[in-house]
Amino acid sequence: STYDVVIKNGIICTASDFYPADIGIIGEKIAAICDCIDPVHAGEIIDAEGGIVTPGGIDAHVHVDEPVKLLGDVADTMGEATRSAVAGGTTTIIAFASQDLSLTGPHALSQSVKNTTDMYSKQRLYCDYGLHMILARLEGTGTATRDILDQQLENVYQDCGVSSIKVFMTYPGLQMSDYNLLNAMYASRKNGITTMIHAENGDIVRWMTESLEEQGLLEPYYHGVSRPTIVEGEATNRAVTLARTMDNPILFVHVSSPEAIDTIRRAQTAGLKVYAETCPQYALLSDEDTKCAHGDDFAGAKNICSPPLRPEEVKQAIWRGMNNGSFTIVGSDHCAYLYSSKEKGKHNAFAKCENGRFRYIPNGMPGVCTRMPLLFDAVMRNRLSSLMKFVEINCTNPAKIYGCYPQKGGLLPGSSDADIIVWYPNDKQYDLQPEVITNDLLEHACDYTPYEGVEIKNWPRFTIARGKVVYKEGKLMHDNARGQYIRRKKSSLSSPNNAWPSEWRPAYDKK
Ligand code: DUC
Ligand code: ZN
Ligand code: ZN
Repeated sequence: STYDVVIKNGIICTASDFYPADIGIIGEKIAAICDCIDPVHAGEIIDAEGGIVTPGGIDAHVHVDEPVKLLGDVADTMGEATRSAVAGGTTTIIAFASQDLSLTGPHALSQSVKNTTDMYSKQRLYCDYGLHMILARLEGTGTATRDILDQQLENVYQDCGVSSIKVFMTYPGLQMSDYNLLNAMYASRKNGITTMIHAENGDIVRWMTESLEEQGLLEPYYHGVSRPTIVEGEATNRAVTLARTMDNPILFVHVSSPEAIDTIRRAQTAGLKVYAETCPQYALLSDEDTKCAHGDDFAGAKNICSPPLRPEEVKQAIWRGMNNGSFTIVGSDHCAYLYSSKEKGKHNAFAKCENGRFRYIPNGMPGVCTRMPLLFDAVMRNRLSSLMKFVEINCTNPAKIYGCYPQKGGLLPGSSDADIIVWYPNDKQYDLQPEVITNDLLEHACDYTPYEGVEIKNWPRFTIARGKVVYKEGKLMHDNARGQYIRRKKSSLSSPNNAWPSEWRPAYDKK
């Protein structure tokens, strides 16, 4: 037969189109899309029965276990995170490689990435993954710093296909000075590396945390009190100024603050290359969810993340930002910790929170599985404007901004990997279609979900990754797992403006 697999009777939805058509897959690639493929040409047929067919999700913000444990003992290995991803319609995740601080020299970052991919190559991966580089510390002193970093970034791109870095403006041990943020942006601009920014003013966070502790305000809820929306707003504004100074495109991750959104939108209106990611939890949960519930006086700790969940009224600003384009992408910031179980000898990360002090609660919650279903559901509930918008911000834009389009994030015959989701038909009910979210559904290694019991209008029926069905009506197809590390190219959405606030130019532009 001509095609290994044919998806029939689906309604194809991409970031730009919505139309009924059949898809022919050969090997790992999409080979054809046309209004009718004769079943005689198909090795195997998947009948979508009128359901929506989308590209697989790209979740470009996922934390998993690494050789360098920057975030402590997270619950999921890369294998477990990819398993959870495909169970929720995501077929590419971009996780993080942390710097091994014992390494130095021009290939130090490349070596950190290789150590990470070596670890993951021993795991069964259900979908592909890429890596961003987390910069925890810059090598060298004075002006040497930026030149060493320049070399390291050039090499990590050449050696490993890593085209993005993440820098932090908060967290002890990670917080970068403005001076080093400028160094990072200087070297990123030169190498076409996407600069991802965690924007919170770490000094305000530290000051407030100390003061709240002094006053005995220790419960999970006070984590949010210690870092209100202006803390993110200030850092966002400062980072935009630093980026303007360096003429460097930037991307704010996990944006949750109305002040930050206003700053981002103003910068975009002024023509700056400023992009932003938000996460489903900021649109769907609030600081009320960090209070204690169900007779468990520490349950609010499950919903602690940074930036924190915001007051109820902020949610509408998040939906508005998704709909009006202020947010280019949605990522999950999946960062799961075991709340209570000690299964598989795994460590309960919450045990270390001496007397429930919020300072010690591990930051993060699971979300790699639920991102796609929750946002599909948001279209059904008219919170998100259309299914095309859903695909744009969850699949296509992440692939473009992180340099893996059109291999990922689209359905382009001849170019795109056959990473495809077939959703349940909207007008029928199927025995195997979930009606509410339960932790069992998510296939992650974590022992809770913030969305337990939440009603859901759709769920991926078939997840196809590299041409193979890896998830089918609630069941993982373990033997079809073929995930690999993917090298990425440079971003197709960001390039410098060549506009400067003064006569200063980087030396490398003068050559
Ligand atoms: N925020 C979290 O909540 N978890 C992981 C890291 C981060 O920035
Ligand atoms: Zn972050
Ligand atoms: Zn994160």
